[in-house]
Amino acid sequence: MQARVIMLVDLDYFFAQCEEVRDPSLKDKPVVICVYSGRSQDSGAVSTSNYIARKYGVKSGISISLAKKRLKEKDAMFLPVNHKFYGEVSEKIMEILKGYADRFEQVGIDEAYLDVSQKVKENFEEARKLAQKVKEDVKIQQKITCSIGVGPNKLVAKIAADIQKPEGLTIVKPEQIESFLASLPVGRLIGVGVKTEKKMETLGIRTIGDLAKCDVQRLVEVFGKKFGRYLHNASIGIDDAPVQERREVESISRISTLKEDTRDLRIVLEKTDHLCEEVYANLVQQGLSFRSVGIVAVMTDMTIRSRSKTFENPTDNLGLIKKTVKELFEKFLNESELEARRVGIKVSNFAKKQEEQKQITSFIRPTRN
Ligand code: TTP
Ligand code: MG
Repeated sequence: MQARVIMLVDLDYFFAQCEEVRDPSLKDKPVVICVYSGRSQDSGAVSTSNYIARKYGVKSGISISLAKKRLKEKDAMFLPVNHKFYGEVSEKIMEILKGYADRFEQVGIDEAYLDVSQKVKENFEEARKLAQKVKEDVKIQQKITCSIGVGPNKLVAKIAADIQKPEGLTIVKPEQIESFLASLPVGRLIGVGVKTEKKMETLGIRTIGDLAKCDVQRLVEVFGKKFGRYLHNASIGIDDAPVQERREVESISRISTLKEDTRDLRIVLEKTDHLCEEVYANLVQQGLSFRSVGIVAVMTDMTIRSRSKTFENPTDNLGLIKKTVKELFEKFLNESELEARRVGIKVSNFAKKQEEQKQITSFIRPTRN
């Protein structure tokens, strides 16, 4: 395999920094972004905070009431999360980052891997210059700072980016992997949470260096074949996972089991109307128009049947989804001699709606220990 140069870009205190960009007067105060649960005035958790607030121990995951206690009389600003706004900023930054990569993979609202191997001709000094350019460009265009890790694979790049924050730039060349990882706590490895850390401690393993010295067979015995091998490879900085371009969604579908097996159109439509609404909500969220509507039915003999209809022009009309589903099921049930057990609907053949293209309304991130 050819040598790779991988960059991980992680935007600094992202949600809080977005708020600072919008209102620069926040920059010299503690800023706390809150997810209010709504149960009582201060119930809920801290989503993130700026680095001033972090100095007082206010960080992701702690309760809002504890954050308020820690920041009492510190002129702190508590703001509710605004995913739509952060999504818009994120999307603009991701577009900038894409321009610097041979291959690009966004992994969260504020994180992306860039395979820059060809761009820098496999040279880590060139990669340093490129990373500096990336930082400057994002700062100039969107006023947001980020931390970058550069390494020969995703695993090393990710750990490197976490080492120095905010505004960090950490380069780990292939020959530096061992010394770079050796002294770090095992918890820095993806997949090693508090539970695994505790288990490792009983084996006398605290650092990644300790883990690297541990016999792979022993790790397989304790942690199972798959995880044991992963831990062994990770401890010596081996990771072959490619930077993968995310494929666009090709279809959105929902399927559900009927209360009773039936050939009755009315009962089927009661169910599918609801599914249509769910699919429609998803379409709106992603700013997509569709050209095809399909139905699927699992029959009492467990065979799966499907039908679909394609329109000439893209549309985003809920009424049209429901109407087409009705027509397709009507015809299908008339022709079918069996009853249906499960029914589903699917829309596909997407076109992006220009005006909604810049909208991300939700994201999922893995929790970190
Ligand atoms: P992170 O990149 O983990 O955190 P961060 O960008 O706030 O801070 P850092 O400078 O350390 O990178 O997460 C990105 C965003 O995801 C963060 O701004 C808010 C959100 N988030 C949560 O809502 N809950 C969480 O527990 C975490 C970790 C993040
Ligand atoms: Mg971040």
